[in-house]
Amino acid sequence: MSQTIAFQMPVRPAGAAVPPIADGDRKPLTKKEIAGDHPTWCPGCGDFSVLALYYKLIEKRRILHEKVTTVAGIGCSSRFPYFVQAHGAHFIHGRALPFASGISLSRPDLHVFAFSGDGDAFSIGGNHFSHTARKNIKMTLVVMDNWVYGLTKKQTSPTSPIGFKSKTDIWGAVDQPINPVKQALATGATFIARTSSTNPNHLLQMMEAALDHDGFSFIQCLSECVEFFPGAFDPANPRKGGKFNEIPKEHDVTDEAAAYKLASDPFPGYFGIFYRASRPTKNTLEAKINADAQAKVKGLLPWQILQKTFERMR
Ligand SMILES: Cc1ncc(C[n+]2csc(CCOP(=O)(O)OP(=O)(O)O)c2C)c(N)n1
Ligand code: SF4
Ligand SMILES: [Mg+2]
Repeated sequence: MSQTIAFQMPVRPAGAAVPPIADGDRKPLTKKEIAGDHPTWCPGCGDFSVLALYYKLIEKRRILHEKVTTVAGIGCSSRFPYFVQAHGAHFIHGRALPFASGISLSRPDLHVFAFSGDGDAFSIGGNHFSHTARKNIKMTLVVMDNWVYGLTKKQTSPTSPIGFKSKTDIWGAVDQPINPVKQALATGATFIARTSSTNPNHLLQMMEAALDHDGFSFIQCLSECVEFFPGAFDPANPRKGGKFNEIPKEHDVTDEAAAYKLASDPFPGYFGIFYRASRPTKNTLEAKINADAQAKVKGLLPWQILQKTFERMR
């Protein structure tokens, strides 16, 4: 007789943090165990550092293989999930967030990370960025912002500065670039930080704080495209004669207007946590609806649930 197992959605109490490691007997993952395919990025690409710090985060916070999922759209940066030995998806251009939202809402026991490029997140995926932020769906989005479309070999992106010469703006970009921190604030993100791939300690700190946030956490990470926009972030890199200005300690991270003002400082501006607010997540707000719906179909197989739905619709 064949055995059938009904799918039961794990239920985590609303607002409760994802447990880092469920089984005390299991050793934390090593970098070797988390590393997937060998990265195919150009030597010197800033994205290497983001990947290395993600491995470190998983190792340091003792996150289990089956408790983390890595989602991305399309772009050089979006190749990310291939390089992580855990569940994840390399999805459609600009659509990482809807995919990640589905995972987050249906599997509250997972840490959901999305990695995007500036084109992926703010151009083709710009609408999803706004809606995921306003809905406060629990996940972390890291945008590896290189101010250019890297994969498709140098087109102007929504964050490219005015004057940037590319294949789409051969005389230099004329359009006002977006400010990702201000955009995130305006659309209702509850955790907003900026960092740089050239400052690994800071990047790890920001990733840890985002991981601990119960809601939509957004990190803008400057990550140089050495091939199509070399030197873009030198003014933010002390090793290249620039300045890495951390957000002043006295900044009140719950003050939205103060965060907006700080984010308006011209490049290289400030780095750190601009804003952190506590607002119920969609996950929490819908937890009871989901639990009630699940209770009604308890013990049924997926096809039986579908059958019931069809019958109800007759
Ligand atoms: C629907 C669709 N439109 C356009 C493309 C072509 N395309 C692939 S990646 C990309 C932009 C990548 O830029 P970005 O998101 O900044 O990532 P990067 O490569 O710079 O890391 C574009 C336009 C596509 N794959 N799918
Ligand atoms: S093209 Fe640019 S973004 Fe893409 S891998 Fe090379 S350096 Fe990195
Ligand atoms: Mg880019």
